[in-house]
Amino acid sequence: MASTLDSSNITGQDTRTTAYGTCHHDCPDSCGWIATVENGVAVKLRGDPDHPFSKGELCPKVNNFIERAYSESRVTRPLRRIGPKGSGEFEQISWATALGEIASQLQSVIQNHGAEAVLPFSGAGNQSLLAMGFPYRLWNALGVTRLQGALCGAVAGAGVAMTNGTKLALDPEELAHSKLIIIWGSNTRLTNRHLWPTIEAARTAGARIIVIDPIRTITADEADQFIQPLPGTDVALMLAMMHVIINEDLHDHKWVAARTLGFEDLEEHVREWSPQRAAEICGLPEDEIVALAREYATTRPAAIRTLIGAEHREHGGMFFRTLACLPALVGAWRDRGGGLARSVGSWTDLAIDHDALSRPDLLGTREPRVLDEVRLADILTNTDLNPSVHALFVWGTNPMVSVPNTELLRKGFERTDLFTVVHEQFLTDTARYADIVLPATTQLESLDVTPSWGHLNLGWNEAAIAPVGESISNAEFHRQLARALGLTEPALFEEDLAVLTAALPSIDIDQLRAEHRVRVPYPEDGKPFGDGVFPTASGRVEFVSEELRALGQPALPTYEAPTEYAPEQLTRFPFRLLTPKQHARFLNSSYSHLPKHQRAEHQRPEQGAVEGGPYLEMVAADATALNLFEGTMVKVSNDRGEVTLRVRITERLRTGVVAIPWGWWGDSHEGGVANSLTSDRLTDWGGGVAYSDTLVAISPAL
Ligand SMILES: Nc1nc2c(c(=O)[nH]1)N[C@H]1C(S)=C(S)[C@@H](COP(=O)(O)OP(=O)(O)OC[C@H]3O[C@@H](n4cnc5c(=O)[nH]c(N)nc54)[C@H](O)[C@@H]3O)O[C@H]1N2
Ligand SMILES: Nc1nc2c(c(=O)[nH]1)N[C@H]1C(S)=C(S)[C@@H](COP(=O)(O)OP(=O)(O)OC[C@H]3O[C@@H](n4cnc5c(=O)[nH]c(N)nc54)[C@H](O)[C@@H]3O)O[C@H]1N2
Ligand code: SF4
Ligand SMILES: [Mo]
Repeated sequence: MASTLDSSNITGQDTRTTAYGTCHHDCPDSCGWIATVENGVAVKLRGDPDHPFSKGELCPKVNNFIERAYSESRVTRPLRRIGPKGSGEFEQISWATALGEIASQLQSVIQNHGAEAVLPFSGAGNQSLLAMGFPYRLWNALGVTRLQGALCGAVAGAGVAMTNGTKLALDPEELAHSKLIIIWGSNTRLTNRHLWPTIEAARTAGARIIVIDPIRTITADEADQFIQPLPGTDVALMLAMMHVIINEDLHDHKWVAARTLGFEDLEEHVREWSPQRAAEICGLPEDEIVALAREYATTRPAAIRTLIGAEHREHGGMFFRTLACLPALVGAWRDRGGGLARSVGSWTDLAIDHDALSRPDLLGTREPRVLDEVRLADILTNTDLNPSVHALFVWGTNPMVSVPNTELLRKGFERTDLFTVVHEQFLTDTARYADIVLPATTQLESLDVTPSWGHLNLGWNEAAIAPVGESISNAEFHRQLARALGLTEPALFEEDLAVLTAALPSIDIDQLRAEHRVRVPYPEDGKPFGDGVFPTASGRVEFVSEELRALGQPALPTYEAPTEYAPEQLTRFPFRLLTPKQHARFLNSSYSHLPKHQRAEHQRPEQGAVEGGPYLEMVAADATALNLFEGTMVKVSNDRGEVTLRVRITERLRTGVVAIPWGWWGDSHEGGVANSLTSDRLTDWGGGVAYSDTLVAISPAL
């Protein structure tokens, strides 16, 4: 139902209402929106001008959200597969039939193979509290296999925590106070667009902006300086910065002595990291490294802004752990606007009782097995796994596009002894492999509270319209499934508002609803660690980490080349492949099937030659060496897969580095998707994945 907070009868039965909501996408900005509804139909969606972060603006994706919600391709009724897995052939069935079949399959899998043969696989497609948390009440009650780690975010947090003892960091809105902002491995103008005005304001107030990225992104285009290391070599760059800072006595002696652990070891360790050595590894001029180190150590306040991109590497944990050493060395934390800004999700988490949401107590004394989320392809195909997974439930994610090593994953999804249920808004590449597809509501159709990882506001989301077709929310699906299974535990049936109230113990729900958002607590002086107290074992920033040593990792920040880059591999597959989010009109794998968004992503007015899907970007020198031109069809391959695409010549990359924009579905490529090629190797710690350590060969398609 639409909110009646601001409703007026226009004529007779015509009604016009507005409902305040929060964008649910897996995006740091969590924008506030206002939906206008006429006669039960959403007719307008605009940014809430009073939202403190998004300030009335949405984005080129969500400006079309109403079209997405009412799209003809929306799944609006339960579907049962009638063709082979992957064929996309389905028939419509009733909810009662769907739930009956799912319940009986689930019961028989549990009876024959045990509850651990059941795997729920969910993502942050809707990152609201009920959407993500409530379903796990049922899975906890059943004691099924659980997943650890994540495709996104787990490594960045775990990396920083090894240095600072916590995932908490600087609120990026504090960058307003900075005089130097180093954006390190984040494409702010694209992925976090509502932060950019804060950065611009800091620049107007005298800040310099440096971007460090292996791709000359649209964010790099607007920076005062752009530094382009070879992909995955940043730790060498950071070590050389430390070398220069210590060598030139630019570190903050007082802060280091009082607030850090292991400086002498670090000093000794970085002695061998001359700028010259790093320059060779990173492919950067030596003087650029020296100048960066000097500027960083001598500008106050100095902030580093990072997000997720650089965690998608075998040594992703080490990237973030080493990055977190830099502000400690120069004492950047002592200044307001100094330090390291990353996801603020852990500040928001302090206000959320996640256990009240997903109720791990329903497990009782059971301790079900835990597997690595990012290894889904292996989990579904590994015949040594005991028990194998025989029932898979997917919601809020599109793994056939987003999980690495897609062709192996496809084999898993094709298994005839696997029963797959996908709860979705669209017939995604993943849904095509489902035995049963269930229609999911969009954020316009469901009540929820949506946290943010880009700012400190927790947003209310009023359901603006009734569910489209027979769609239901994630929470309602899991309530109905619990009922179909004949379960009686009351927690499995609790209503939305009661669950939200329990999940936000320090927040007045009625006030949140009336005011549309609430700001979670953050230190008033803007400094996340006050005078420099860190929740590590030593209470200090740890340049040397015994915790890492115990994990079998180097105790000091250490550069290592990825295993994938072994010399024999580089001979066979000479190009380093990046698969970034380069799309202003896609949100991960969402929108890339909608023609309007596809067309907009193709446009490249300055050259315009490539039409019809994603492309392989490479620099002219690499193309010429292989006798390739703008528009040539090429085969991009390695031992995991092969994809055929057109070449786009770019100046945004370095020689030897190529890129395929990620997010397009299978029918836009020949052979697979970007992830058909990517590595599913686990990160050093944190349970993430090394998508970006992928090597490929390129040849003209015959
Ligand atoms: N328009 C749009 N916005 C989005 C998304 C989207 O799909 N579309 N997705 C959302 C999601 S889920 C996320 S997680 C965030 C991600 O937000 P970001 O982390 O900002 O974005 P990414 O593109 O993942 O990575 C950022 C940059 O990291 C760079 N990078 C990769 N490897 C390295 C490395 O070794 N060193 C350095 N220095 N840089 C490296 C990439 O080239 C890329 O430009 O964006 C969110 N916002
Ligand atoms: N090669 C490569 N792979 C990557 C990345 C990369 O940069 N390169 N990025 C990685 C990152 S950072 C991320 S976060 C992941 C994201 O990967 P995904 O999680 O697959 O991406 P989304 O597009 O956010 O997926 C959301 C899906 O959830 C559905 N959905 C939305 N709302 C709801 C709802 O309320 N209920 C239900 N049931 N469904 C809903 C949408 O229709 C959509 O199909 O991909 C990762 N994969
Ligand atoms: S996708 Fe991101 S930028 Fe766009 S409206 Fe949603 S939260 Fe805002
Ligand atoms: Mo992400």
